[in-house]
Amino acid sequence: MRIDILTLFPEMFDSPLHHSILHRAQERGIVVVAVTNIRDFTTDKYRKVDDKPYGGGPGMVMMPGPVFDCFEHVEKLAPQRGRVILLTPQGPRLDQAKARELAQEERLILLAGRYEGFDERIRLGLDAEPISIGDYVLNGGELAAMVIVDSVVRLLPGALGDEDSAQDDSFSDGLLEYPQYTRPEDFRGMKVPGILLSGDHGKIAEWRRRQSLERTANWRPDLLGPDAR
Ligand code: 4FV
Repeated sequence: MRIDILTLFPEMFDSPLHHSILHRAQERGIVVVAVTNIRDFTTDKYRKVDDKPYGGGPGMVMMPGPVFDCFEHVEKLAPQRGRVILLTPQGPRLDQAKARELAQEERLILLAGRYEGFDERIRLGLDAEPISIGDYVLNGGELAAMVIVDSVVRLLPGALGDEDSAQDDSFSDGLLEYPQYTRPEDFRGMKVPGILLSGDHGKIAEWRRRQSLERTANWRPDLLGPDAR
């Protein structure tokens, strides 16, 4: 897979991309991640990328010119067409199903904005798909773009070693994951549930299922659908 990220702060991606699973996935050639600075595609001496909103109002808006020029440059960097995603609080929310869907793509092109957001003609003109990581406002789309990279790359074949697995992830079956325990059996008087020490895998699976259902009902009843509530 190839992931291109268009941003005004390419350096924000240095650290997350050079640690752990994301770093190893690039090392293994499972994914190529390229970050391009939109400001490198300005034409004026002030390298202007934002301007006042038509119709008035607070803040500034990202201008279409530099983003289109940057996009058209990035597009040519690889033959694959690429699924274009614009990170915005106005988009449908990212979830594990969407992450799995995106992990099927051969190329993603992520648009990370700043200020009040993008001129609307960027979404329309680049036929970009809006995605939100949650109902809160960030200072920029960079962290949201990184969330997409992280949640998608770990689903790519070979990205996760056997020390970490995606199959029992939360949401893999629409429920929250069951509680996990490891050594020591007794930590400051807090004991591991006996069932987990029983070796009876049937009973353990049953207990885990019940735990998943219980904590999903308590913490995320919305995941259980209308009739469960
Ligand atoms: C966001 C989100 C988000 C809005 C204005 C960047 C900010 C600024 N992106 N999910 N929530 N973006 O808050 O994706 O440009």
